Amino acid sequence: MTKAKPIIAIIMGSQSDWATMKHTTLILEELGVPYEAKIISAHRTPARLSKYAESARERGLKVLIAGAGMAAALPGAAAALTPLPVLGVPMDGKVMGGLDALLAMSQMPAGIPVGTLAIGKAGAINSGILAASIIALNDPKVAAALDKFRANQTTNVTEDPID
Ligand code: RP5
Repeated sequence: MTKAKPIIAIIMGSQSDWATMKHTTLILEELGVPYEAKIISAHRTPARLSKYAESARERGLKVLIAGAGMAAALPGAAAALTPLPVLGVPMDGKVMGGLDALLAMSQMPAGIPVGTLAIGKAGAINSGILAASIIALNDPKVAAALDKFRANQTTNVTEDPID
């Protein structure tokens, strides 16, 4: 069986971001949305970033998810290079618990938006769900998978707390 062509790009500034961004891949797998994951740094590999982001739309990608910590320039720099929607995930576990990255990636100048999610694992998971909901607008299979995910999530919340 041939692997489905990726429609979501997950990029991250460093190998050290992978433990968090792995959660984005897991939720996309659960929802049946094909993705690719790459390490691309705005500061350490700027040429790799411009090549990747500038060609993203023509290669069939629909949404970019960028995880980064510290100065966290990656989502903003990617958004400057592609018209595709860009979602940003600030990394935790670095200085200031990731607050520095959250502020850096959310404070985009008007005209170049980045949809910034929560710090760390919650943001990584939600970036995948949000990307899937964008895809679901034109993809009934992904829409059905999202409906199922949300229904299961609701069912799994017990009304009474368990000891
Ligand atoms: C950012 O700097 C990366 O996204 C990473 O979160 C942070 C630190 O990178 P390493 O020093 O761990 O490679 O560019």
